[in-house]
Amino acid sequence: MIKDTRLILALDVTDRHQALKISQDVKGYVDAIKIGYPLVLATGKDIIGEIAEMVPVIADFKVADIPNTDRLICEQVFSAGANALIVHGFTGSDSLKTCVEVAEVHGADIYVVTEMSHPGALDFMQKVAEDMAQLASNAKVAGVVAPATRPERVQKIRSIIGNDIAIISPGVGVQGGSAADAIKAGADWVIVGRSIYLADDPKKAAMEIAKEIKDAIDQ
Ligand code: O7E
Repeated sequence: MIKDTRLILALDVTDRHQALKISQDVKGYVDAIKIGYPLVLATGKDIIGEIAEMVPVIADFKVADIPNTDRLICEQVFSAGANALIVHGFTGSDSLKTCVEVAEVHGADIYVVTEMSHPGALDFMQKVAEDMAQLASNAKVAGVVAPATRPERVQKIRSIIGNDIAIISPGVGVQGGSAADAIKAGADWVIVGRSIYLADDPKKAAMEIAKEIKDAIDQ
C-alpha cells in the first residue's frame, strides 16, 4: 500500500451504487478502501474487483480457520481482486503461515488483528494481543491492526513489532478515537468508516481527516 494520505476508508455500506459513488469521490484522499461482510454479502464478491479498479482494496473478512479452509478463503478473495486481506491471529502460526503463502502467490498483503477497538476487546483479546503482534511480526506479514481508541496500546504494539511491519488503526471518529493521536502513537494508517461514509459530503470528510493526519505528522 502506498503511504500517502495514511487514511483508509472502511466502506461498510450495503448499496452497490452508493459504494461505487463514494469510492470514486474519495479516490486520491484515501490510500485504500476496506470492504467486508456488509458490502460483499449485500452485493456479491465482484464488488471487490470493481472498487479495486479505482482504489486498492483491503478485504476485511477477519479470516480465522484451519489452514486448509483459510487457503480456500484467501484464494477466493485474492482472485476477486483484493490487494490485501485481514485475518485473525488467534488461530495460530500454521493458519497464519498459510494465509501469508497464498498472499505471496498473488502479490497481496496480509494484516493481522491484534487487539480490537471496542470495549469487549478487553474481555479476552487484550490479554493475548502482544503475543499476536509478535506472531504477526515473526510471520513477516504486511502489518497488524491495533486500536485507535487506545493510543497507548498502539504504542505498545509498535514497541513489539518494531518498524518492519505496519500498523493500521480503526476506531477513529464515532468510536471515540482521534486520527492524530493514533498516528502520533505509531500507526501508519488510520481506518475511518462512519465519519466518512455517513457524512453529507464524504469527499470533504476524507479531506479533513487526511489534513488532520498531515498536520499531526508535520508537528
Ligand atoms: O467505527 P467506524 O464506522 O469508523 O468503522 C470502523 C471499521 O473498522 C469497521 O469496518 C470495523 O469493522 C473495523 N474495525 C474496528 O472498528 N475495530 C477493530 O478493532 C477492527 C476493525 C477492523 O476493521 O479490523 C480489521 C482492520
